[in-house]
Amino acid sequence: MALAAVLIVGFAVNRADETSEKWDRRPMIMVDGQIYMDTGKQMAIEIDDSAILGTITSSVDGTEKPAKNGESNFGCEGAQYALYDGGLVVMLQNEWVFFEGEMKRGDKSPVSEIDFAGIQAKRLTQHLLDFAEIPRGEDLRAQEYSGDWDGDGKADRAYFSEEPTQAAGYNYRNRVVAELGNGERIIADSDELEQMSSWGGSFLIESADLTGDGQNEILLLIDLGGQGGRGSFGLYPYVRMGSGWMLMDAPHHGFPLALDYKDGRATVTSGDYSETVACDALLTAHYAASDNKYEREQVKGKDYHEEYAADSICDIALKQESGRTVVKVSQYVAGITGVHVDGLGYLVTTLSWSANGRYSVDDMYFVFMP
Ligand SMILES: [Ca+2]
Repeated sequence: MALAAVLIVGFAVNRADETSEKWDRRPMIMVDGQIYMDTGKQMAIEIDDSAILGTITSSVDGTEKPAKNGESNFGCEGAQYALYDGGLVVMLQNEWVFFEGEMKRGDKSPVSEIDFAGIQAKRLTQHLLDFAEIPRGEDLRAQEYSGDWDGDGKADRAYFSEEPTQAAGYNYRNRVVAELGNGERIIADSDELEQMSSWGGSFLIESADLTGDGQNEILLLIDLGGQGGRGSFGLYPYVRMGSGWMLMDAPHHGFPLALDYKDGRATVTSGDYSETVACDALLTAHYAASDNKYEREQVKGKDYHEEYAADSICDIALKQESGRTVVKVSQYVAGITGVHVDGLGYLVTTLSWSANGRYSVDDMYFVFMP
């Protein structure tokens, strides 16, 4: 430890001698609780006055990190900034200079405890807002609904039903049926969709124009009968084709998420998305609050790897973003004790659909549940 400290000090002194005109730290600025770092890239863009978020109002020494909104570690008080392309642009010497967010998709570098807590607190607030309205909570999922999902002013209804089946080992195959007021029907059949007869019975139904053609698509979120966590649901969006309805492209069960726990940090990975999502202090608080026998001490000092840490989808939320409707899907992530009840948080993925009915992943992030 002593050796490491000496090396770091020696490095800092040498660097300062050689480049006395430069910052000891990368130039950065804090905006809305997040740190944005200088990339040096000048952007040939126009930013409308109405998009200006604010100006640098204070600064700390170049050896420090900003700790307040509007604070930099490179002076330049009065310089304007605006959000741009997932980061920030700052007006420096009459040029917009791009600053990137400290945590980016695919960025596996460790983050400080304070920054991590700030980002997670913001995400948790947003998560609770996003999922407050739709769905209406686990207990309010039902076997029957009425509404006007295609938006033609005629009453529609949707219900869960069991139908006799000849399939070996099962007496019933389960269906969710949406009967639209114009005579059209959507039938989601457990045998056809999941090769099984045992659906849980409850479901959610929502509608929105996902593809941007002015017509509603209809989304079914059907209980797959999973135990534990927040339950296990499959997402089945349907699109009208002529006078029939067709199942659309979708990640029906969400996305696999790997969880690695090492040295007090939990890293979640799904495809090209990866984040180191938890530090020791937050995990300690999490296990202190969990009030069960699977306490922090049981995982302390242990390494843990789970290739499939996320359940299937448990919630959906419809959101308006940039004039179109996107769907946020939430997946329960079991914690590092390896016991299912020990929820660490949620993987939230934002999905959008193109005019040809293909889905894409707009965003993916982890929400830590304290
Ligand atoms: Ca209708």
